[in-house]
Amino acid sequence: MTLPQRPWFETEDCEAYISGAGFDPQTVEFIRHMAEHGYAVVDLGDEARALCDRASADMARYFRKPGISRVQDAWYRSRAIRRLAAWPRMRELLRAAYGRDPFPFQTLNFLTGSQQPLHADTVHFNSVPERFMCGVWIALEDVDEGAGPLVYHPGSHKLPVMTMRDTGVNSPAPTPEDYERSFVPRFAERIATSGLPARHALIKKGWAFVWAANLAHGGSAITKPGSTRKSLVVHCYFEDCLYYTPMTSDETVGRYSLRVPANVRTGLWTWPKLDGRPARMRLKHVFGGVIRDVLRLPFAN
Ligand SMILES: O=C(O)CCC(=O)C(=O)O
Repeated sequence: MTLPQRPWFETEDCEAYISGAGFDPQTVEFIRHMAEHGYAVVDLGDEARALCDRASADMARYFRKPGISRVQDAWYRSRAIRRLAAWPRMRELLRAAYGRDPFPFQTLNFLTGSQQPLHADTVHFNSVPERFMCGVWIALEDVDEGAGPLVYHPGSHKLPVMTMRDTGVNSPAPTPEDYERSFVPRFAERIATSGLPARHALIKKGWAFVWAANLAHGGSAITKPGSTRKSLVVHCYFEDCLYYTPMTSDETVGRYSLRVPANVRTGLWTWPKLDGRPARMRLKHVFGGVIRDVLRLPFAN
């Protein structure tokens, strides 16, 4: 079977695809919601809710340290986080919406609202073919309006992908300052002029908010100081793609900073592929993966 070159829900053939596939009603609703709004909300169920509590308990030792509110890749050390990240029903829904098999490659745990500037994940992670990436944001506790909920702009996934280059950064290795100075204000401007309204994801414990790679989202302001917003963000890629870091790539000349992402479900690496053929990787890009998967150390900041 040939794999789609664009996520099914982002194609004009989406309805024809749905009619021919025989999906259950929840799956159809999920795909249609992703198509129209660029996000969907899913109840992961009571078993997942119990895991949310275990995940929060596993995170307590990191968040006890002063100044720590974000931990990357805690799945290396927490079975609960790993199970939530690889939730089987989520895999089914994503496979149906994208037409390729998803795999979680990174987790982020937050204790409080991130207050991250508005962005689309396509500036941080992308694929060839493009847009085979998504975020699965899982509430580990009920989200309160004052706790800096995830903010998003429904429909913004349909806008063109905005790269660092589009915002005037021409360096092959842009710095975090370039991102803050150029990308963040231009992206915010683009979303403001689009007229697409902002919404807050006020979801309950054990629910997941799934965003398409190009959906504009971020962390809203914390208006109730001291409130927590325990969450788990799972970033997913899909089978048989090239995986790369857009910030240090130049797509216009075919220069990609390729990644060898981990597969959280299997614990193995996923070698990037194009049209079924394994990509040739530069040693320095493989090396990062080796270090990461040998040390298996979550990164707290
Ligand atoms: O949880 C948040 O506030 C934002 C997370 C986010 O933007 C991301 O992981 O891409």
